[in-house]
Amino acid sequence: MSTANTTPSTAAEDSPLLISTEGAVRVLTLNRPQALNAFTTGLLGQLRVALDEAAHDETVRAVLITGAGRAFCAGQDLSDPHIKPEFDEHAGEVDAHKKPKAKDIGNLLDHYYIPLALRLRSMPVPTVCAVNGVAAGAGANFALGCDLVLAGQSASFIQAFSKIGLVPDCGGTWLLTRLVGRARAMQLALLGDKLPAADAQAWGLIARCVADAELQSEAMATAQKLAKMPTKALVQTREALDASMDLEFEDALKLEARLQSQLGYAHDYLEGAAAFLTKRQPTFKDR
Ligand code: T3D
Repeated sequence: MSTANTTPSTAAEDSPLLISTEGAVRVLTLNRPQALNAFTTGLLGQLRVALDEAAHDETVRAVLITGAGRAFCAGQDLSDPHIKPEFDEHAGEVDAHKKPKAKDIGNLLDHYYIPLALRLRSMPVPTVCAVNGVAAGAGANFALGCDLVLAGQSASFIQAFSKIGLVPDCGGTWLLTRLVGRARAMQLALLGDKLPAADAQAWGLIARCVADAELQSEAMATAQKLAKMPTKALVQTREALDASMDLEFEDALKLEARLQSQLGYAHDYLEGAAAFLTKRQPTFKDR
């Protein structure tokens, strides 16, 4: 990714989340490469705050999320003290008589993953994910929650949950069935096998698989393109497409009419139509 005009707003290079801005694009980089950017509660918290800040900053018109190092994100950090069960690490296997003392994983979801997934899905600007390597468990589903997902050819997606006795979370059950249909969602979720990025594109799980060397520049170009577009219309398109899955055809038509009715009074539509009719480039401002 080009670093030209990039303003780092997080000084510490060893912070688990790096934040920078390139033009109107806020770039968030998961930065725990030694653990394949696995989510700790600290990283999850920082990510949510960073998304909140981007949402409230009127100068931000798109968000780009990626990972440092060879992975995008290996999902929940299984060694995080907030969820790691207490067990005898030397025994090698779980002794049925001395069951590990488990912690309530649901609490972690309630306090961290659910607010994060809702925040991501309700961003007032478009979101782009550049999946630069393996995306596993919640890392895969966080990526898939973004509006446009690009992946490098060596990246892959793994619904790792079944391998450790869990169900897909971070929106996985909702996203997978909608993106690839039940049969493929079941295959991914039950077997927990690695799906290479090229197959993910062929399946319709992601928008594009690109050469590794071009991933960051392509993702940035996509985010910059979105940042110049009519933001409100893009965000309401997300809303309408998501809602359509649960609507009757007539109700989808009515939702489109309601959104169009609002957008028709907004600056961006007036500007877009005027620019077209006067054969000039539009300058969109609404957010
Ligand atoms: O409590 C809950 O679990 C609730 C929340 C659930 C949400 C979830 O996301 S559940 C799913 C959690 N994730 C996983 O189960 C994936 C675990 N990781 C892997 O299966 C593999 O690491 C990968 C397939 C992602 C990549 O494999 P590979 O061979 O490229 O790398 P590696 O050698 O396995 O990992 C490299 C290092 O990253 C290694 O550390 P080390 O030995 O070099 O010090 C490994 O332990 C660490 N690492 C990878 N994933 C995690 C992790 N450390 C902590 N947590 C991880 N999830």
